[in-house]
Amino acid sequence: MTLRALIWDVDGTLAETERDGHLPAFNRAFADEGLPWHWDASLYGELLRITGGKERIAHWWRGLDPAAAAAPEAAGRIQRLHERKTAHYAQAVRQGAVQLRPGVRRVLVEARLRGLTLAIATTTHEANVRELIDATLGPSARDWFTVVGAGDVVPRKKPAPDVYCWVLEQLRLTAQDALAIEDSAVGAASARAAGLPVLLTRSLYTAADRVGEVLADLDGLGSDDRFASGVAGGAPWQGRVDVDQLERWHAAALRPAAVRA
Ligand code: XBP
Ligand code: MG
Repeated sequence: MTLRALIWDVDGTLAETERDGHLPAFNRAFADEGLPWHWDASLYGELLRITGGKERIAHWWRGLDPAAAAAPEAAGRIQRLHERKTAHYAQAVRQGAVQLRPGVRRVLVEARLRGLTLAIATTTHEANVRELIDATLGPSARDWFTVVGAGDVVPRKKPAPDVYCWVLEQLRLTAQDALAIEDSAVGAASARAAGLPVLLTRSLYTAADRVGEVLADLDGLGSDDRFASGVAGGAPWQGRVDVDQLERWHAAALRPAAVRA
């Protein structure tokens, strides 16, 4: 089966958006609403287990005050907070608060030249994806991605497989035609549950995640200045991930176990 598409996660994979983008945006939104809530970097690491900003706020609120969080007006307040948060995130990204991780632009450009389809599968708001692409690759790069599965496009967020299934459906591809690039256990579980082989490029918040089977478990994609390192096929691996390498991993993953051995 030929590799035809790369499906990219966004937060943590394309860029280290969580600490420098999302976290300050949540805290600014809380302050805007006059709430005495403040998430520090380490608390936020724990809260990241809950995917989706609205879901994360609801989870936090339930822990503080279950009755208020269950009141009929709570959903509206969470929606308002999240809209404020999304606006703050956009402003920060426009001001250059986040950059692409090393190697991301290189692999995207090479994949396009090689005729691979690019797509996105993320739990973050679709507006955040647009802002990030515009700020880091330029608005014309929005067209690079054939399909963007983001935010509430599916009701169940990662680790459910739904967003990856939705993206594959839109692309009219099967899971065996593609591979997912993810940074976290939650994201990898989502992609795997959709049947996709996964390349893991761990990020700041996911360095210690316990992750199931992946094609390679690396600390990034690697650049000219700094190779990526980690484990692939049970052996240490170092280098720059490129499309040839992705094709080799993809082919190996699809080979029956008896042939692989
Ligand atoms: C990570 C998430 C997102 C962001 C916040 O998404 O869980 O919820 O933390 O974004 P992924 P929103 O790794 O799948 O890209 O507030 O827009 O949900
Ligand atoms: Mg992620």
